[in-house]
Amino acid sequence: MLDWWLPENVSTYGQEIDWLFHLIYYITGVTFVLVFVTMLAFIVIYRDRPGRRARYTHGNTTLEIVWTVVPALILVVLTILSVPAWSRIKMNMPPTDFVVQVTGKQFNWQVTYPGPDGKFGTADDKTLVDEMHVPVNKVVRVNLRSQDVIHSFFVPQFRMKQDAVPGREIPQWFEATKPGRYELPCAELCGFGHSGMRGWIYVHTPADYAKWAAQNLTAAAGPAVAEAKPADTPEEPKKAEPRKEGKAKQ
Ligand SMILES: [Cu+2]
Repeated sequence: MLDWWLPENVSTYGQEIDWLFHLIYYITGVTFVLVFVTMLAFIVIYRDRPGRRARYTHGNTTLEIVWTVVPALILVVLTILSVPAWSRIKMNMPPTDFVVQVTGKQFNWQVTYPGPDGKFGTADDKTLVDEMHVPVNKVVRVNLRSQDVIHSFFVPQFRMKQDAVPGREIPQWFEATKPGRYELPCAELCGFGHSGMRGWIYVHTPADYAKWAAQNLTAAAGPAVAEAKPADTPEEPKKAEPRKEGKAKQ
């Protein structure tokens, strides 16, 4: 019912996330309406009228227990209902077709492919800036890192979001079901250039991906440039300076 509102889902696990989202949305929506209707009704029913005296009340223990226990139960049930999605998406890594390393830094996503030898950290690695290319219908593992502060790898159409934390490599995965170009914004306020920190994920058909890889990932393609494009640098780098000095003193 809310499909017009959410971005298109092109992820194999998007349905599970959307289902929980809708469930929580409707529970909070119904609660909101009930609370406001009751409040408005009470405002009218108990308004000041000539001859009516205010009454001191001690409250109602039964009511208080009910409105504490019911929300608590709802939270417990929501937790139980979200366990299968959480365990499938976050705790288990399905057999991976494909691995890329993504490093967040102020203010870019660096996307590294292992190159023809299939190993990271070797001379033939290829690093792209703010651009990731993957084939459709393949399980892609993203080993997520950060070079400086906390960033958040967010792909709304994949229903995927994960913080990149300095000092950790966090494996995540997705399987895109439709070719296209999808936005990859940083969803963590990470500094002055945060709003400009975004990349694009290109999901290709197998043939298109093979073509792209042949042109860009083979030894013949030459080393990819890992430097940030000028357009991606924040507009006010000077203003950021005093902050950095302050941080260095810590
Ligand atoms: Cu960021």
